[in-house]
Amino acid sequence: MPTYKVIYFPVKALAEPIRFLLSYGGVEFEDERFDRADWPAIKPTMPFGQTPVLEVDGKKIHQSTAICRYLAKQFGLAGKNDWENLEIDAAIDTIHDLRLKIGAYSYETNEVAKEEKKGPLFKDVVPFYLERLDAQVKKNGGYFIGGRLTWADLVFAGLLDYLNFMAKFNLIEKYENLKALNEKVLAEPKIKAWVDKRPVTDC
Ligand SMILES: N[C@@H](CCC(=O)N[C@@H](CS)C(=O)NCC(=O)O)C(=O)O
Repeated sequence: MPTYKVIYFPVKALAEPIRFLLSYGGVEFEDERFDRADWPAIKPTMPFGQTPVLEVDGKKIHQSTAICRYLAKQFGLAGKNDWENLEIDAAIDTIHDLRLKIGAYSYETNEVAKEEKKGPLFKDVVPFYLERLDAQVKKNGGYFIGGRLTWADLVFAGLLDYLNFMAKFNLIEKYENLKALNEKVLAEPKIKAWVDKRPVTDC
């Protein structure tokens, strides 16, 4: 059994889907959360100067989606064929597109520009994405792809707290299918055990 270490800031955000996958897979992993003050010293030691980074048997690898895809293959959460894998990749890229759009608002430091972004984002852009994602889950029997749990579902549920933190409200409140999917993922016994024991953080 390989040894795994997740290296990230002391938050859920982009590392949480990785932690969900490792937990679902039932493998032990070290959850290394560094202090923000230490980041300037740690940054040059990371492959491309960013985290999350996963260490597998001491080998470092970056890019959270690539890491999740790799772990999904190990733990039976990939698609059944190339088409399903394409659909999973497309769903996850879409979730990250939504994340980046919410992030562009949340991380805006100019308060005037931020206020200007707020209306269109929450009136048009976010509903555009969430309506379609919700409809996709409804059409696929309560999951994003193939009528069964895949890593797309874990990525969505793993990122949701971060998305809600940036938006400052529960994005999926009125999206019944996404709500049910999130609850289903969080009720997976090994994910529930992780969520129950993980450090409490805002995002
Ligand atoms: N595409 C990368 C993005 C990684 C990323 O943006 N990491 C941020 C934290 S969420 C980071 O390391 N920021 C600090 C920096 O760039 O110095 C992934 O999905 O892993």
